[in-house]
Amino acid sequence: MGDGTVIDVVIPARNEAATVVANVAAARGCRFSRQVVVVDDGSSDDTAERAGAAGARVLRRHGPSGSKALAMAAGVAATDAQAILFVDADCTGLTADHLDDICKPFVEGRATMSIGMFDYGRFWNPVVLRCPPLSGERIVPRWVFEAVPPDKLAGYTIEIRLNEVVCERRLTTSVRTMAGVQHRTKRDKLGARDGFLQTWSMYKALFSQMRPVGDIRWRTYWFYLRGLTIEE
Ligand SMILES: Nc1nc2c(ncn2[C@@H]2O[C@H](COP(=O)(O)OP(=O)(O)OP(=O)(O)O)[C@@H](O)[C@H]2O)c(=O)[nH]1
Ligand SMILES: [Mg+2]
Repeated sequence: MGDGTVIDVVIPARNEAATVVANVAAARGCRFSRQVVVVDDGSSDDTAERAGAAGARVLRRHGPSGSKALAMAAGVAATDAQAILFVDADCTGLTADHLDDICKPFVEGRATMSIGMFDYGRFWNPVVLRCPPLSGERIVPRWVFEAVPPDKLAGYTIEIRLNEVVCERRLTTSVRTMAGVQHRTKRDKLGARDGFLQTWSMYKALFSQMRPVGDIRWRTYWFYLRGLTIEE
C-alpha cells in the first residue's frame, strides 16, 4: 500500500467515557487518517456523546448483544477506506505520534500489518514484542479484516483472527512499543472481582480458539515470527 491509500480509524468503545476523548483526539491527529469512526454499542455512560463532541463520526448499535469484533465490523462496513487503523478507546497516554509511527511501516510498504504494543518497561518490552500480538492498536488493509469469516467475529478473539489471516498467507508484520502508553484494564473499569472474572473469560476464549480445542494452528506463530520486523 502506498501514500495514496485512504486510511480510516475505527474505535470500538463501550463505557469508555473516561478515555474516549483523548483517544479520538490522538486518532484525529494522526497524519495518515481521513476520518475517525467510533462504534458504541450498549454503553450506559456518555461515551457516544463525548466521542461525537471530540470530532468522531459515531455509530451506535443498540442493545447489549454486541462485542468488540462486531463493533469493529460495523465500523469497517461504514467506511470505504482501503485500510483501517483500529484503536481501542481505553488507551492512556496515546498520542497522534504513536499512531503515525504505527502507520509508517504500512504506508511505506514494509509491512502488511503494523501494530503498537503497550509499554511494559525496558525489561519486559523485548519479550512482549515477540509474543503473539493481541494489541488493539493496529493497521491492516481492509481485505485482511474482511477475510475473517463472519462466524469468527467473536468478542476478544478478533486480534488472533487478524493475525491468522496475515500469517497464514506468509505476509509481514511490524511491531513497536508505544512509549508511555497503557490502558485501563478490566480491573480498573469493573473492580477487582468482576474485572478478574472478565479477564479470565477473555483468556479462556482466546485459548479455546487454539488447537486442539479450536482451529487456530500453533504454526501460525512461527509464520508470524518469520515475517516480523521489530521497529525501534
Ligand atoms: N462497541 C463495543 N466496544 C467494545 C465491546 N467490548 C469491548 N469494547 C471495546 O474494545 C476495546 C478493548 O476492550 P477491552 O475490554 O479493554 O479489552 P482488552 O483491552 O483487550 O482487555 P483488558 O486487557 O482486560 O483491558 C475498548 O475500547 C472497549 O471499550 C463491545 O461489546 N462493544
Ligand atoms: Mg483494554
